[in-house]
Amino acid sequence: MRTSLPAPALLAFGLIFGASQAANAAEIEIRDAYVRTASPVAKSGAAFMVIENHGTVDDRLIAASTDGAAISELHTSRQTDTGMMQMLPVTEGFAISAGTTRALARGGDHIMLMGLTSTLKDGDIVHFTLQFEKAGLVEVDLPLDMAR
Ligand SMILES: [Cu+2]
Repeated sequence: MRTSLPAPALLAFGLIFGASQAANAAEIEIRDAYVRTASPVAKSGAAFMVIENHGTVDDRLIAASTDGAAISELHTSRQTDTGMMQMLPVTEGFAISAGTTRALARGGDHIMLMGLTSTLKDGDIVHFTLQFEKAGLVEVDLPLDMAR
């Protein structure tokens, strides 16, 4: 069965859809991004980056996936009453308001990697697909950098 729509219908659909999706991937900029592991033989690590929202619509990083690890989760770190650092999954994601920057940095927000699929060394590239609520999927390649 053919499902093609007449051209005017397609055009109308495109306009409506376009209007409701005011953000696009070009408005999200990822910079200063890198991966660290806990140690050269560790099976876990974390990804850090600066996320800049150049758009006019508030956005949110809601998930990150990578072939480099069995599990990747959005986490944040906080200090407990006893001074210990504790990591917590962030189910609501990382909000980045329009025109602002949010840093995922050591001691704070990060993308947690558990079950690394290979032994990484400095300079190795780990590919990530970041999923934003409005901008959609953003592909990034992050180098392993143990010096940062
Ligand atoms: Cu973590």
